[in-house]
Parts: sequence; structure tokens; C-alpha cells
Amino acid sequence: MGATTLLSSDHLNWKRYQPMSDLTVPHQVQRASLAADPHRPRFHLCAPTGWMNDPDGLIQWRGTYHVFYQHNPMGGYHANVHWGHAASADLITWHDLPIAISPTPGGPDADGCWSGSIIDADGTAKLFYTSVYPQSQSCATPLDADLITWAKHPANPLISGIPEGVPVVGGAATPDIRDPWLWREGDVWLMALGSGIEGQGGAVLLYESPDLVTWRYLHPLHSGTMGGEATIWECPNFFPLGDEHVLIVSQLPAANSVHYQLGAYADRRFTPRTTATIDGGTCFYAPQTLLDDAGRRLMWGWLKEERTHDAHRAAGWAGALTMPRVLSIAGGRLRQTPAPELAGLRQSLLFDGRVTLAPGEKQVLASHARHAEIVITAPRIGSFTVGVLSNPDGSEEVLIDYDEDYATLLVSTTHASLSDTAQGQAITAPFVPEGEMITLRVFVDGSVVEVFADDTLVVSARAYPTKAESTALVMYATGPAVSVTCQAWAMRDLFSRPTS
Ligand code: DQQ
Repeated sequence: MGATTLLSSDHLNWKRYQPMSDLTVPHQVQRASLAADPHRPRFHLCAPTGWMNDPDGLIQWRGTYHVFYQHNPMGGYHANVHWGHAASADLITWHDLPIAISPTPGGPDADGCWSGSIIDADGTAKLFYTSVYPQSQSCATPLDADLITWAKHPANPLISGIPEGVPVVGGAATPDIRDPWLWREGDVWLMALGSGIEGQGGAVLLYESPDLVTWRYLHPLHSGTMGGEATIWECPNFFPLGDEHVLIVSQLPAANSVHYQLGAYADRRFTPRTTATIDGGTCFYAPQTLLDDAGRRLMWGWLKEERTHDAHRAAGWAGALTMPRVLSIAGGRLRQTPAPELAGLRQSLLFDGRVTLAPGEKQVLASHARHAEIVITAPRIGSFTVGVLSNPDGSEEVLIDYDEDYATLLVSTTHASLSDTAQGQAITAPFVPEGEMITLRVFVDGSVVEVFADDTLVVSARAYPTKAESTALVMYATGPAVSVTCQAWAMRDLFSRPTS
């Protein structure tokens, strides 16, 4: 089953409202009940239980990082979506907080509180989200300084329907128009909504407001396609970075479809100069960014499951977020660097040294590396293959292969699992190193594998080994001899206290 099928079962057939059951089980107990699941990530953000999809409302508020996320606390499937909430002072120790907003029976969000963002409006946080059905835009304001309890605006939805004369995909009764992203220009607030225009492709529709309550439609900020077919652009992010403006959209219907464009912003219209994919992985979707107090643009994305719907529903949880990535522009393209704070998650060293292999040789560098960061420094000239989540006979293994001849990086999960519920992918991405040496940083975390190649190429993947011993880190010389350095650390849980 391919990723498109995953999209249609988990993502597009939105399930309708289901009654809530007991939500009083403490988060620590929920996390503890899933801790023995070998596929569960430990240092990538996950919901305490149940379903997670898009990161939402990302903000550093009074020094604390807040990550909200699309969440079904009832189980590992997309339905009845709430905003879950986690917070951290330092990006490496996180705390679960109560669900921030929930569907109100009989309200405009009775069928779900979909994605959106939070802004600082002169010292007051304002949360904007899409209420369904039909899709309309609603607002909430916190009742406390820690953004824990939120009051919905009495006039919700503040924006409903579609702009007059714009043939929005889905039509007036069931429009696809969602995922508010806001910013301020002088005295005016602007809101970008993800949408699609019949005959044009995806669209980001722009609205303005003097007071965050009354909104007037302006025009598309931008529309069309980015690197492939588009009917809808979801989850727009739009912000200045360096000398450029960046537009990020998650494009339906394709998988592997999160793109960014760098370009110019004038007269409230965006003119792109370049287009590229953010992450080569088919599991990566719906990223959101924040500007932190240090002036860094941080991004988290949703890592979708790549196993059958029944499998993640049975697991009782689904979805994780990427590591926080610092965005920058260099050489006319976006760079993504794992936030430096993440080094604070490193615990014991699993391997530290030079690996020298003759052609055809294999070396096991660490037998237990299920939750690990691996850094490999290698000459640009040459090739090597790293195996992670590998078992002794190699029947389960995620392969990461650098090939200088073809200038590619392969991340393959096609042999990662003996289970027929896992959907393997082989991603081959162009990778042309800029220097004489390349640095590969690989984060392995239960079922998550996130690969950064020189911070210019990122490929995320999901893997679901069936065997308890599928935990090793191995190196192969599949071509010529290999001589690289490698460091690997066991990583601690985001929701535990550091031990040292
Ligand atoms: N997920 C949300 C939508 C968004 C989509 C619903 C992207 O608001 O467009 O959970 O994954």
C-alpha cells in the first residue's frame, strides 16, 4: 500500500464527531502504558496517547516553547480533532499540558478543531483555527499566562463561507479553506488561508483585519502548483528569512508534497523565485514554524505513520513530530539544522571512532541503537551504507546509502519490517555535497528515522521492525573501501528529567 492510500484512509476521510470517554487518566500514566512499544519514539514529540497530526500554534510565549498539535485522545486514528499541548523551556525537556481546545457539541467546531496558529497581539495570545464542518475560521483567547485554558470567541466563526467570485475548491457549501496563518503589518493583521481555486491549483487566500475580529478578503497571496499536481494547499507558513520571503505549503493530493518557495513579497503578493521540497520523506507533512526570542525560525513537521490504519489504531497511538529544525538560507536554498539544544539529549556514547572497511565488509558499530543520534563524517569522494534498526541476519534493516557516483542519498525502509502491515519506501534524493567532507546526522527513535545530510537534504522515514533484536547500527562497504568517523549516542526521553 502506498502513501497515497494512507492519505485517503487517515487524512482525507475525516471521521465525524464521536462522544468522548474518560480523559482523566494522567498524561504520565498514558505515556507509561505505551512505553514498552518498541515503535514509540522517545525524543520526538508524540501525543501522550491517541492520534497526533499537524503541529499547530507554535509559539515561544514568555520564554516557554509551546507546541500544540492536532490530537484525537480517543485512539490512534484521525477523528474528533482537538488541540493537544506540550511545553518546554529548553526544547529538550517537555511537559504535557491539558488539551487546549476541544470540539463544542452544537458549535461551529462540533466536528473538529483543525489546524491554525497563535499570535502575540500586543501581549495577548490569540489562537486562530479552522472549525469544521463546514470549514470556517474561529478564534480563542487564553484565560491564563501559561496558555492552558482557552475561551472561544462568542462570535465564532469569525470567517465563514468563501470570498465572493472566487471558485474555491469544494464550493460554497463545503469549501476547502483552512489553516489560518497570521502576521501583522503596521496597524493591520493579515491572515493567510490554505485553499484551492478551480482551474488554478492550490491557493493561499489573503484576508485583512484592523482588530482580529472583522475580516475582509483581499486576493490570493499566491496560487498555482509547486512541483506537481495541486488541488489544495494546506497549512501555509509565510515569513521573511534573510533577504527573502518563504512560503511553505503542504500540497494535496500528492504524497511527498511539502514544498517551499523563496521569493519576493510586494503589494501583498508573493512572487516565487525558486521551488523545492522540504523533506524527501513521504511521511513528512504539514510543518509549522515559529520565530523564537533568539530570532531563530524553528520548524516542526508531522511524521505520518507508514503502516496500515488498522496497525496504528491497534497500537493506540499514531503520529510524531520531527526534531525542531532551525531554518536558514544559504546558497539560495533553505537549510535545516537540528536545533543545537538537542545535543543535551545525548546520554552514553554507543560508538566513537574511525570505521575502516575493505570492499564488501560489514561492521556492527552498536548492537542497541533504537533511540540514538548518529553522526558520520566521511569524505565526499566515495560511498558507504549505514544500516539502522538492523537485526543480525539483515532481514530487517533501514538502509541509508551515500553514493558519490550517482550524487544521491538513498533512505530505504523496503526491508525494515517483516510485517505486511508496514509500508516500506525507497527514497532516492539528489545529494551533491558542497565541501570535501560530508556530515550525515541520523536520528533513530523507535519507528522514526530522520536523516540530515549536510543540513541541505533531509529525509524522514518510518520503520516498524518486528524483531526485538532489530536495534543495531551497522556500516557496510558496498562499493570501494570505506574510512569514515562515527559517533553515536543513546538519547533520553523528552518527557523524563535529565539524569546528568
Ligand atoms: N490537517 C488538519 C487540517 C489540515 C490538515 C486537520 C493537514 O486543518 O489542512 O487535522 O494535515
